[in-house]
Amino acid sequence: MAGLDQAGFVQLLTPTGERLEHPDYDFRGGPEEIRSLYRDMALVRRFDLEATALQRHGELGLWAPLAGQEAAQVGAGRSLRPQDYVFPTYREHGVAWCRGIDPLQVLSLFRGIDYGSWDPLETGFQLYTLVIGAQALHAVGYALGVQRDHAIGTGDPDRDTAVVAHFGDGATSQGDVNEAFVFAASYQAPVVFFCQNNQWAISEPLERQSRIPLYRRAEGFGFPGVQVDGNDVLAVRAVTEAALQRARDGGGPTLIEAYTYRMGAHTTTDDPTRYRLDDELEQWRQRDPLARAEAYLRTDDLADQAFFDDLDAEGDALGERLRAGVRAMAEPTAHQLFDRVNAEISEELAAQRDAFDAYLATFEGAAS
Ligand SMILES: Cc1ncc(C[n+]2csc(CCOP(=O)(O)OP(=O)(O)O)c2C)c(N)n1
Ligand SMILES: [Mg+2]
Repeated sequence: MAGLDQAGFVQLLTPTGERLEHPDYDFRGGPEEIRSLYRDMALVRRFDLEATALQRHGELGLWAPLAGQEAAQVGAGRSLRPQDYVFPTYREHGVAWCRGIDPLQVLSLFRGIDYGSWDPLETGFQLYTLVIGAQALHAVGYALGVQRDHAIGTGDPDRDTAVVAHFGDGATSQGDVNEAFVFAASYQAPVVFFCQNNQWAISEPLERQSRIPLYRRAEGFGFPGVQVDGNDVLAVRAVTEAALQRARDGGGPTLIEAYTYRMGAHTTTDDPTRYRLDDELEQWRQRDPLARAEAYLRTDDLADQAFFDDLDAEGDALGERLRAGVRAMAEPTAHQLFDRVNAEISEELAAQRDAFDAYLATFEGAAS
């Protein structure tokens, strides 16, 4: 069964919500910070549920659910500084949330209206990449630029910059990711490779991707690898923060393997009951990232009932806003397609656009 027996990873919060000490990693935030991390996870889960439902209602063409990976993504996303730059896959909705991107800007991509409407430079969050592993090389390229701009190792907390490449367990089998590891190591690039090992690459289990734990691959490339309980938001936060700081200080790359589980389908076109057992899902449910954080907040009296009630209400309001917002999105015109190819349209393309507009105009007034 995929990935249930794991020992030795960095964990600061057990599945039942008990706080642990670790010799190398510590979460230093107080109760307010923990409540705020929980809030992000709860709202991101709601965003994901709404998106899945919207796809089922025919309002989105596709959705890639993140359910189960909230702690990995919020823990990583909340460790970033404004100047850091992230290269996501197609499932990083929780990191997008932490970057202040409106969920509707993510949903418009999955509705097929645009290619992602956020500004990568303004948000420090690149557009989604669907080509498995390609963004790892983009991230290293960007990190080499950061290095040449002397934006590492200055000691200025507002200047020193880290770059994050997100990818999955399956992506570690790709040439691009391995080449990115080689370049990052050779140049000591300020990059954190954040691998969410969710145990599956569509229907391929982890056992078929690697004979050793993924984090141990880093050693062969010449940089440190660390495995963290990806369902423990405190541990992910602590481990990612340390790796990002190492990169900003000029210490070079780190591979983080966030050991987690994809609770839902790969995408809404996938049926996971065809290749995995309900029992496996049930066992991972016992390690739910939200449940353990909630248990900790409640048993240690770090949050009262009003906090959870308010959060439920906030989730309902978010859901309503997303449903209404998606339904109100304007359909793109064929004309816009031409505008979005290049920053400045070439003469040849403009001529094609005008010819196409003229062709479409011949339908005007015709019965639909
Ligand atoms: C280069 C390339 N090969 C194959 C695919 C088809 N594909 C889409 S998702 C996926 C599995 C990715 O698994 P993983 O890296 O574990 O990420 P996860 O979806 O589990 O987050 C594959 C093979 C693709 N998009 N790009
Ligand atoms: Mg995977």
